[in-house]
Amino acid sequence: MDIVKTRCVSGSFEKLEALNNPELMAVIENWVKLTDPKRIFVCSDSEQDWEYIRQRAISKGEETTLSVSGHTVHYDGYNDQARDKKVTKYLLNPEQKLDKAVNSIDKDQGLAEIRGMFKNCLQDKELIIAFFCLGPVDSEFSIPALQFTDSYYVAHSEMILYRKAYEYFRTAKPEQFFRFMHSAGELKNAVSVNVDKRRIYIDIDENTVYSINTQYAGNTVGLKKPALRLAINKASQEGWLAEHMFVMAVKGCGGKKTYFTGAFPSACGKTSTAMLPDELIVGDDIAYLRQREGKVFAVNVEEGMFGIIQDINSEHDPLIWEAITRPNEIIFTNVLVNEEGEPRWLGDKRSLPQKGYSFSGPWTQDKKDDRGNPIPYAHKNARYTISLKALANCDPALDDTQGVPLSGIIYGGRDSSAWLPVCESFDWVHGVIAKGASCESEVTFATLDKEGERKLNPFSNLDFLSIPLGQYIQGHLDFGKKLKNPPRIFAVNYFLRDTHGIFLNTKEDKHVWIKWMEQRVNGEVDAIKTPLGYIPEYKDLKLLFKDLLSKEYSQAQYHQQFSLRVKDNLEKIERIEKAYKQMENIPELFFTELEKQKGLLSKAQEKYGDVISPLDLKD
Ligand code: SPV
Ligand code: MN
Repeated sequence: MDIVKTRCVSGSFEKLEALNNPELMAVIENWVKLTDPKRIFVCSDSEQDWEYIRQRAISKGEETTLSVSGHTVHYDGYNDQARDKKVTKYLLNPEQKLDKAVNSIDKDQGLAEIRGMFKNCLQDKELIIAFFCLGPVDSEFSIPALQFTDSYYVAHSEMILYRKAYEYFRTAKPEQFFRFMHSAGELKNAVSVNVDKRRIYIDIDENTVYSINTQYAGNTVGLKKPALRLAINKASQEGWLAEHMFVMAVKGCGGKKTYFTGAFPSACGKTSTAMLPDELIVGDDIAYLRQREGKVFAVNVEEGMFGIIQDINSEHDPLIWEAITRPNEIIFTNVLVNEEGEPRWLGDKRSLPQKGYSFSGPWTQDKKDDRGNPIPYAHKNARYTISLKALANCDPALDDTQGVPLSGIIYGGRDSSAWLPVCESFDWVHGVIAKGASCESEVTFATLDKEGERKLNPFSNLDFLSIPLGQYIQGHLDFGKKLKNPPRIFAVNYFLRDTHGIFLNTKEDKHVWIKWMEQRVNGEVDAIKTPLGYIPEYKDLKLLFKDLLSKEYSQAQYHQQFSLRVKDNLEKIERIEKAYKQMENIPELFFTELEKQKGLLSKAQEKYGDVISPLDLKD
């Protein structure tokens, strides 16, 4: 312990001792010996400790203050602007197997490599040790987590995004906790320089993730995607679900609140759904789902948002706009800052900046990259980090230790031609297989219909799967078996187009689909049974369009949006079956359910043709 004690700044060692947790002390000692930090600062939950982190983020240049009080900007390196899947690898023993598509490395080899990179890497730096909790503190959902980092920006982000848990560690003395070890590596102008040597290595058996030579939050903020990877494995062993999902309350008649979760790939409408006007947000990225007495309850793992800022403007996103423009604790990342110290981002609907400072350094309109391509004034993955409690529409249930009772689960993707704008599955198994496991999303917006442009992204959780996909699907099927009245499973498609490539819906229309789902789960509207599932009746949508959006919704629009494109759907299922046939240990039920789905579609095709009007199916 001497090495830890001698490196701790005044008061920090006492904070560790007060935790009275030998397992934790052993982990810390091991990491300290490896990295040899110049100093150690231990964060309790006190405001004073966190103010120190905020101040150091600024004095070390990792963040810069902006003109509005509480706002700062942080830059990741020019080539460090997103999650790096290629260097994100699972450390596997020879007997452990994951799907072929998942990156892995032999554990001994990977550990030797990553430990070699961490060796003595903190000799000139201060090590921050901080304690957080995934999910509300002191609930059956809680997973305590230890973060070890040399980045004040990472620590600061976590203090906005997660529940602080030094006191929880002190009182509960958990023996099991997730461990995250991060170093930004060598810095120049407060930015990681060895990005080409960045690594994110995941040790499932030790519940540990190592991350080095990177700053982008998706790679470094341990409690975000690194923790989701660990949680998926833990959930599979313990019989619950760890999902890439928002959680929201939809208001219904009499002011009742009905809870939904929704899984969408990045940039497919997840946050904007959770932030729909007049509804309440619980979370926008990661949820844990557990069952109690045959019912499902969900929590937001986080208590803040790391939101995409591109296209946020006062017209379309008044709630976010209000929250990120007034004085508030916010970290902007990879935006342009103008001479007035104001942040600017792509699609903010303000006049284009002439110059400023951005993720590429000093920026002017004529700035070009090595290949002569213009460099935009802000990165398209630029973001804002904010506490959910700063939002006017934050649901007070955010901190409910029981979780919120879940009535519906929504799966969405970017699909120009097959899935309907909204469709309810027949039952849990149909929903898990024909909706969740069958999510595809288009890589680009540009062209239509060709195979290869769509990527399978089951449950929008593919990037984070730490167990084989077959085992993950089986986990969902088993979860459903114990439920008395399972949440209904819906599929939505905000990106359906006509044959000329024109989108059939506007951004606002998703509010109608959400309200229809709310009415469905509460038994307030009937639906039309189609081979794909239940769809809305025209009369109900007409009312909703009028009430919510003051829009006249015509029969012709309904007909166009809800006509079942049988051929496209059959082709989609073929693609999905083909992809799954190449994987090992997919549950037999998966294939029989898809066969059933194909059978229903083919039968309808024989009777009605390639495109079926919803009016034909209405009895
Ligand atoms: C996502 O890409 O799904 C995000 C941002 O939520 S990241 O932190 O990069 O994962
Ligand atoms: Mn996400």
